[in-house]
Amino acid sequence: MKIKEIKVFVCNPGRNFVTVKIITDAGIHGIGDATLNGREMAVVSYLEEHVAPCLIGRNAHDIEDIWQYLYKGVYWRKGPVNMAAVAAIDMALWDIKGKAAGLPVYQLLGGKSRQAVTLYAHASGEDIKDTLDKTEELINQGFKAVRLQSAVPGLNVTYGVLGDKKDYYELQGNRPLPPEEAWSTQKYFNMIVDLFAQARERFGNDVHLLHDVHSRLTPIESARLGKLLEPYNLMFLEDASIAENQDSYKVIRQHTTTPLAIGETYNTIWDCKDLIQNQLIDYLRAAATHAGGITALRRMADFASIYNVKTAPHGAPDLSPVCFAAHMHLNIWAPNFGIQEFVGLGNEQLKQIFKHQIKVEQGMAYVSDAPGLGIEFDEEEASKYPYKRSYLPVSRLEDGTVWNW
Ligand code: KDG
Ligand code: MG
Repeated sequence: MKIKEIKVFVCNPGRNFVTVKIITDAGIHGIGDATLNGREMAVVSYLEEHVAPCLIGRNAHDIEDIWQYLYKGVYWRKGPVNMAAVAAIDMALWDIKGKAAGLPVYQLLGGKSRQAVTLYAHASGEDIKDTLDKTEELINQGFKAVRLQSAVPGLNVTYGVLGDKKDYYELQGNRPLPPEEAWSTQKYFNMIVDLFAQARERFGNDVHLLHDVHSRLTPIESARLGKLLEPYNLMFLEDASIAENQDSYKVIRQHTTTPLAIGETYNTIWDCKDLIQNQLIDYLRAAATHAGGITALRRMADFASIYNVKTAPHGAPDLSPVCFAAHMHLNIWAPNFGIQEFVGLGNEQLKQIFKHQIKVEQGMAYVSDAPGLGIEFDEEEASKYPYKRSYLPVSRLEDGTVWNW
């Protein structure tokens, strides 16, 4: 079964998505997600100019060989642009293999380890009360795990929350130039512990609570936060600090038993090898779209399992439903799956472009049994929503210093 054509699409049904379609001479096609938030066109060009021409005529069944060819073969390993392209090709090839076999991808991985996938939803509020009211709504919908983010009094915008009561920031995604946001660790500490104290007081101990620091703290500040949050029993504290220096997590780990999660920006196992091997984290947040696809994530999950690290794939709105579908197959298979981030199934336009059968009920997601990834891409519908340049915000300390976003 030879690869005949590779097409790359960019659409913006509310935010940009890059989708790859591989067409074979057997009449079977597959799709993959290559969306890199704020850098979409770099991946499009990489795919069209440098990747697609090398794959025409190759056997679509050779997933591993193609992965190695695109990773080792090109000399320039790793990197978000490269690995998003590799990821999309990889997902599309798994989709094709599943369709050719007449089996959903999870069966090719080894079958189900569980019947359904536990999701964590987002409650993002203008203040603590607003966040807790939103948490209550999600608990009432059946969610067993909720990520709590709340605006920080004194800061114009806080990660996860817009300052003007409009909407959850991630859903906007159409900013022709990067907006800037201010950060103050002091002001954050004045709010954050209260948020979780009040949440436990109001909801008791059964619901899982999570929080994303979004890398704003230094390791010792993260250690302090982890310690202060221990009484409120978080499922995990995400991106407590940047871990470019993976050893820096030893500082956090030696001070707190709050479980730690990291990895949504990671491109390969090398970004987290030491974190995993030294048991400095508990959950790996790597995403199929940014870490080299299903082939790579399967390998990372197996490596993590040796060290009792669970998977918790990234599920923000800038990952397309194709990535969510890929995660569903990995999640239902991985013996060490932990939890999947979930921000809803998207707006009506998105649902018309990406059609799938994944069911979400009572905070649990049910994988599709359709062959392949079980998701289809409507090219014509997508063409109604053209690309718009858009950026993530940039973060600065109150004195103007550029900080981690
Ligand atoms: O592109 C960046 C977003 O995906 C990120 O800000 C979302 O941190 C995030 C999360 O945990 O969902
Ligand atoms: Mg995050």
